[in-house]
Amino acid sequence: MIRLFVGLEMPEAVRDALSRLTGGLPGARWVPPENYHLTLRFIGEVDEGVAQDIDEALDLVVAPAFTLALDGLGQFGKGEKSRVLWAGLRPEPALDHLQAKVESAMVRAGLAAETRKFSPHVTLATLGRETPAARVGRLMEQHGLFQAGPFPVDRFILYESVLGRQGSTYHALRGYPLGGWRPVEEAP
Ligand code: 2AM
Repeated sequence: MIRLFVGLEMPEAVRDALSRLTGGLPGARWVPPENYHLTLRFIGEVDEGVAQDIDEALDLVVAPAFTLALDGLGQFGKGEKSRVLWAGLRPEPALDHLQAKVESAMVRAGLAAETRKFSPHVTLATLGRETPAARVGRLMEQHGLFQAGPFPVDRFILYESVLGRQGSTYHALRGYPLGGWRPVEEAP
């Protein structure tokens, strides 16, 4: 079995900008900068055959390249229940278009349709029970105007997620190009 998800990588300048936000929250587990990403579709554990079907379906996705920018910080779960701190994205219809194409590709590959609404974000930290809500609020106020990019997005990635004691690590298995038609290979 292999644990998979589809996402977008962040360029180095954006990783640097995001990593400058880290620290100063007791009980928070910060995502290491090399792991920052935007999830387009979480897949979960599948066997090797399904992974191949997924790869073939993703290979058939045709969608334009686009530009993304990070804009603002937010959290999933409010107050003492707050669990995840994230950076948001400036609205970009081409991102939603790509996500919808990836979703239909996953259904074509045999996966059950995703029922949760797409909520684009880059996770920065998972917060512990002991992380004081007031400190999270202060950090979000301090960096409320956080922005990074814009940056070009010209491929999406199939990632393997390896669960570990210190959190997950992600390995890019394959990139799929965006932006129009691929050249026809010349006949030999
Ligand atoms: P995230 O996008 O909020 O960070 C790999 O686990 C990635 O898939 C993570 O980025 C994770 O959350 C996202 N993801 C979405 N749904 C998930 C789920 N049910 N279980 C684990 N990860 C999930």
